[in-house]
Amino acid sequence: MIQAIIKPEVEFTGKELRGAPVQTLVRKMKNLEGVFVDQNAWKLSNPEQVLYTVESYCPVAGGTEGGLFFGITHINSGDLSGEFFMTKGHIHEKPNRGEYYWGIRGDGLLVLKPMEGDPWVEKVFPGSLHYIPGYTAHRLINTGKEILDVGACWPADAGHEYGQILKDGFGIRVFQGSEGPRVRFE
Ligand code: PAN
Ligand code: ZN
Repeated sequence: MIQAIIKPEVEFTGKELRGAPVQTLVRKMKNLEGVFVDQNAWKLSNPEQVLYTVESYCPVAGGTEGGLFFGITHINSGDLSGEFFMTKGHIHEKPNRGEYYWGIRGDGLLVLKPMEGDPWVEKVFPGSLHYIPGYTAHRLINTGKEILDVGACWPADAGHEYGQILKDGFGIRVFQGSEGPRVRFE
């Protein structure tokens, strides 16, 4: 007998991913060397503090042309010397590969920095949808008091390249201000 209807191996509850193939990556303070402007404060911080986790579902091998990966990033609320918690940020190893992000919970910002050209910032909130074009580095920042959950879908052959943007910077940093987030251009 042909079994025509099968249960998918992963469930997206609306907030998180569940199922055997889901992988979870934990990024702690010690993994974010060079990310925050105050490197002295970073050295004195608790290296085991978790800043964000990434749940991902990669149904095909990395590098598969035409395949898609799906992930949810959960960024804790907090700051280091006033600079909000954020992701490391990267550009895709195959730089022409784009990506979708969408806001699920919390308040944040998405910083986008094209290889050639000036950076810009998009507001992230539940329901916000963000198209990240190719050749554009991207970083999420949690500017709220609660956790920031953001969904993502990207090509399986995109890859992640962290070194260049870490060296060059995004040109924008976001700090806790007296009247909300303060964006500083560098
Ligand atoms: C996302 C990011 C995730 C974590 O899945 O990888 O938000 O950010 P970093 O990789 O910069 O630490 C994505 O953009 N994938 O392509
Ligand atoms: Zn990406």
